[in-house]
Amino acid sequence: NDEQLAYKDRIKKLLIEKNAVLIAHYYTDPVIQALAEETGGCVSDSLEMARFGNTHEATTLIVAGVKFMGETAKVLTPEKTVVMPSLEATCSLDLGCPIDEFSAFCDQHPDRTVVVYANTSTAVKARADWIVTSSCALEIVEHLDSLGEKIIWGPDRHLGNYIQKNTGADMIMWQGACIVHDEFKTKALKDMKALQPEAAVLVHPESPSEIIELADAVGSTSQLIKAAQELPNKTFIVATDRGIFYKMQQLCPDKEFYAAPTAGEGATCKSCAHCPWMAMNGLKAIEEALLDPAGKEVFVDMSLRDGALKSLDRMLTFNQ
Ligand code: CIZ
Ligand code: SF4
Repeated sequence: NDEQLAYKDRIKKLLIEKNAVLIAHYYTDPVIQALAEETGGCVSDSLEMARFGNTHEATTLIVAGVKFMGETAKVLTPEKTVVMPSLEATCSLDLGCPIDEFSAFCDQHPDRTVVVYANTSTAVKARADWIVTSSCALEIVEHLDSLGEKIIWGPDRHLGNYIQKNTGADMIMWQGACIVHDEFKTKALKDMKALQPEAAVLVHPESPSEIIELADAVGSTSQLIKAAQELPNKTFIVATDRGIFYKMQQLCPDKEFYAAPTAGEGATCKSCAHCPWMAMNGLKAIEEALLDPAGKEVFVDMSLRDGALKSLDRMLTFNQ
């Protein structure tokens, strides 16, 4: 609509004026993803967002995602100004893994290698030996297992269980969960599959194991997008944040995508297949971040930076 167009025009000018680039996650609003594409920014998962911000020449990064993504960008490129549309955009995995408790847990198992998901604070990353995202977690844990290492995994227990099952690695888990993926409902998904037997089910491994068992493809956001392109099916039931439909529909215009059910009959759902924190990345917030970056700038504790960088670098250089 006209209001959106006016916002987009102003933001495009500001991005150039401020030598800034917009980096958006697949779970943000379609309008934001389109804007990132139109302005030479990127739309991707957290691993590729980190790589893109690290190598792009802009001096200001506008990170449209959640807090850990902004912090990761700042750890990788402290010389850049890193701004987020909302500093309130957090993640239930990050919130559920406070550094003091996590560190005490790690201290109880000093013989184990600490592998944490990227959805964590800089302090937790600094405490870890390795960072992984869902795109590279399986390979990295396989690699560590082949070296005979025993693992502490945090914070997402569903992703941890999935990786444990697939690698056979010796893992103990922090008991975190994503409020979006944790809501997918098994019985309702079975019913939906029965009504659409020709549909393929795509599942992000932050979902409960009973949902993963119903999947035709399991993987990170980028892996699910690839599966949507490669599988011959014309319809898909998708168990991840519905922000991903923007990219799936763009790449597969003749296919149909349906959100996996999030609540059984009569139940209510607070975060129906859409992350409330990702939803904070609106056009107005982006314009404000460009006009007045001071209030929305991301800083990380520089005493934690080296530790977090070491474990992030391991991920970014793994298999390269
Ligand atoms: O659920 C998330 O926040 C995901 C999938 C992040 C990522 O790795 O892109
Ligand atoms: Fe965190 Fe889940 Fe939101 Fe991703 S979708 S940012 S894991 S709460």
